[in-house]
Amino acid sequence: MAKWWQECVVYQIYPRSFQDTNGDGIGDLPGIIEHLDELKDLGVGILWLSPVYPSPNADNGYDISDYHGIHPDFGTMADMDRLIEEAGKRDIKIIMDLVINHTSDEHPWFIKSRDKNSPYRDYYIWRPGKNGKAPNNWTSFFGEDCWEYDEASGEYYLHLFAKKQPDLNWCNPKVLEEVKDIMRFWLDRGIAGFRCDVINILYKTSLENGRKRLALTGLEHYLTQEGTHEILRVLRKEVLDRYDCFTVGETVFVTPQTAWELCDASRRELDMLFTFEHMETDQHYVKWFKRKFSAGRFAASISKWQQAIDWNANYLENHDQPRSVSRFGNDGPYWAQSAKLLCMLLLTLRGTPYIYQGQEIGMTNFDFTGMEQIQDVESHNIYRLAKCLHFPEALRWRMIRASSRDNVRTPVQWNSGPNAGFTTGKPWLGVNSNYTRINMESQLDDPGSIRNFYKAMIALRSGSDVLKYGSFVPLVRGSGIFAYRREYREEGLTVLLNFSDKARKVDIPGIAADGQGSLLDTAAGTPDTAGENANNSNSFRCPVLSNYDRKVSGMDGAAFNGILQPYEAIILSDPAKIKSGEKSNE
Ligand code: ISL
Ligand code: CA
Repeated sequence: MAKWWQECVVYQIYPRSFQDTNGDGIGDLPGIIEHLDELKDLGVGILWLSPVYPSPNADNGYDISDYHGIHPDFGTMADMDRLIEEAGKRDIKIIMDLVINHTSDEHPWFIKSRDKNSPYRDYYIWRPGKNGKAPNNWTSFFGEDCWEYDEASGEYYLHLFAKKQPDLNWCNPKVLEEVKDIMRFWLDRGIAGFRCDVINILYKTSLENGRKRLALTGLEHYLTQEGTHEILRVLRKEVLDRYDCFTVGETVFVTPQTAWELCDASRRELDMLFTFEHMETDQHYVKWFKRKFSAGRFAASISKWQQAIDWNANYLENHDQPRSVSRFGNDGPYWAQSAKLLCMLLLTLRGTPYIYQGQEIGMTNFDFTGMEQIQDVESHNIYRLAKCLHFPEALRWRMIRASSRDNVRTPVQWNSGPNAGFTTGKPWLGVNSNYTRINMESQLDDPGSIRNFYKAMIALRSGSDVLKYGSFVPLVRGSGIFAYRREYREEGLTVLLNFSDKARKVDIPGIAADGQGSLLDTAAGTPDTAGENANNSNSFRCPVLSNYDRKVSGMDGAAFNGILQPYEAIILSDPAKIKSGEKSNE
């Protein structure tokens, strides 16, 4: 039987950049409450909040200094309770970010652990150096050393992320007890689950030197170890199973096999995973070395995971990834079409869809012009590292521009007023200058907007058993086309996506009205007209929804002629479905 979290659409909020209500330039919890009606109208059922806990913000909240509190920048615990309650009234559930691989170095546990004799010493991974150097040769996720020397105690501590993010020692059973407590604390307040940050690297099996790699030397000692599986099973059994909640794990470097071991329902560990392979198809090895986007590679990866894992957490954007329309679509002439195409992709895959704030209005990558406009610790570390490696300035800047996490962290563009309606003060990070053209207000009332396309797609999905529960059957990939079917019992839907800026004929037997091949010449470059002169026969498939202004079934039911316009995205019904009655031209 389907679970509620399989039927909902999740919306990720990066609170710092969502909505400021007190003019300090930082988004806050009351700001989220202000927009609940709009989120309800969009059709989302779950909000995932990036961390709102107290934090010195070395990594914007992913460095937690108190797991039981709310950062004053975001408001108070009373605001959080009100958010849970107000969301609940609208049938919206809240999940929180659970960051338990590391804490902040300002967490009281870590402060106490600096003392060698403290019972907290063993909450972290402290080791003496080797021959005056770090205890091993591992390197960090943020392109720096991952050991920091502490003068006072004469030892190093491990940090796989920034040096202000010391890794917890998951070999210590007390750490597990603390985390169980934290989880219960929030679940008891009424939250509905957790997004678990880098959850498959918790347990470090050994601290031996790692095999030298271009990035993340040492990985083999902590990636998806049996110790992590054991921890996940305990958290599941002793905490999560006692609540009506779910978990989505952020898992790095997983294969279909290791992913299955982490999230298959039979394993009783996590409920679903964010995997990365599709997000890595436009890079060489690491994200800083971009390669040209290939729809074929991208689609191949998505197809592979759709078939390998029963229930995926599907996403095209989050607070770490550049904007999808700038990356996989076209943020120039086909901005609206390609943003809607990506929407259709996301909402027609099997699994729970995750939308990142601003994605639903087609927000684009940041238009920054210099490092001083960038805040992200990772970007600054990498820029510095690339400088040490003598990368030319132009190359360094290109790397940051294309891949900096700040591309997606700029304030949400609400309207065309000052600071895009995000704040009356000075925003913590610059507003993208395209806000007068791209903003929520202008899209809310426009039936043809990206935002309302999201709304229509969410509604379509929530009313469709095929889209929610159907299997995924790949049809074709190539020449920019990605086509697949969803099938459930007797029903089926076909999804056709054209990732190219050219009109393309789809060659799938039985898909299009025949005799229309010549349309390729007449229709190319003239959007909106393809389909008009198509065969009206009911035995052909009719678009249920298109991101172009096509007649869809239920109106005059023009059959699909096989030609997709640039960045066109269409869902076709099965002929059988149409014959059986819902709509007929006879
Ligand atoms: O963004 C990345 C690298 O460019 C990813 O490797 C990212 O660091 C990784 O997915 C882990 O991300 C999560 O944990 C980090 C935090 O900075 C990210 O924001 C979070 O999503 C450390 O807590
Ligand atoms: Ca604020």
